[in-house]
Amino acid sequence: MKNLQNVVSHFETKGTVSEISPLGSGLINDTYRVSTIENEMPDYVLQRINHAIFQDVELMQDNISRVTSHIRHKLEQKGESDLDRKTLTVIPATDGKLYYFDGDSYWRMTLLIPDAVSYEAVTPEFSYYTGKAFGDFQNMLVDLPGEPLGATIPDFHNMEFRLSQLADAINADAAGRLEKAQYLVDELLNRADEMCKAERMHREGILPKRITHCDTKVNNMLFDQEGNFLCVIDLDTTMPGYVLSDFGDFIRTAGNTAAEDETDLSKISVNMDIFRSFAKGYVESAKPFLTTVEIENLPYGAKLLTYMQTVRFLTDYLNGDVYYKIKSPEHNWERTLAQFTLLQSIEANEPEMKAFIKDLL
Ligand code: GN1
Ligand code: MG
Repeated sequence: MKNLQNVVSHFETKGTVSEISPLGSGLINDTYRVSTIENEMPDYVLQRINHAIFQDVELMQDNISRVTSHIRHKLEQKGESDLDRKTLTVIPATDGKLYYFDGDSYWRMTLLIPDAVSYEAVTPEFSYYTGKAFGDFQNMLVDLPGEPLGATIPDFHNMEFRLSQLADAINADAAGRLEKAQYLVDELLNRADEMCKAERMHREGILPKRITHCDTKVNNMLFDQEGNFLCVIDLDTTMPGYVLSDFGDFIRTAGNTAAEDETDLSKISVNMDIFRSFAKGYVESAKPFLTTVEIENLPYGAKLLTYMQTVRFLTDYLNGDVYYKIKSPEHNWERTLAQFTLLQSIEANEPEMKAFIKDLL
């Protein structure tokens, strides 16, 4: 706490710190809530950035600052109130930078959004509003001025790249786990060609890159106490990408009837009510800028992101758990199996998903 308090002192905060405690369930950064004694002073969110993963902190913070300022501006134009709860506010360090480097770790801070909640699961009604909000989020960023955003993690959602990482992990078999995982490796490689379709469509010029969030897990969204959508958080990976990513990651998480790491595989399937509500909301608000190709491929996006996450968890398992935080030795294997089960359920429901999307068009 003393050390953390020292870190806090390097940011432009107001009030007296009363408590610093762990917050959230992210798999990458370490997150803390910084509470202040005075009622009229805000609380803050402090994060130690995982620098091994986010190597260009300057670029990342610059992206976040540009995105949040632009959204704030858009909300102001629309006459919205309560802006501090509808977009993240970056708190600069005392030297004016958007982060603080203590010689070892990189830290950053935002305002804590008061009276906000996040969920690991949502109802279909929530999903509809969340879909609308996501379409709005992307829509507001369509005219972000200046240079295109930089890629905070190059090739982050590039399936060809993720498969090359899996191939490297298979070749190295660093943790000696390949034998056990071989049947699943085969299952995944059988689907590899189909799953690289998005990259091919991009090269052919029919699938554009837009500004996407690239981590639209349901727990990266904040709602007020009445269940109204407030804003999207965790903007680390906001960068150029396919809209399929954001659509797909929401279905992968919110549309899963079980947790991301559920070990009872019989509990896992895709909830089609969530799919339909989210798709309806999303297409309603994103229609002004989406192309027909993008809309038609939304079910493919759900499949792609679930497949990609299966590949990523399996790659980390084969590499000996070097990327994701784990809570038990086989955690990445359990996550892999759970994601693969979800993938199979999405595959089974794909015709129905396609028919629904066709009707929306
Ligand atoms: C990571 O840290 P968190 O939980 O928001 C990951 C996502 C994965 C997700 C899997 C930078 O997000 O890409 O989809 O775990 N973020 C990064 O749950 O790799
Ligand atoms: Mg997160």
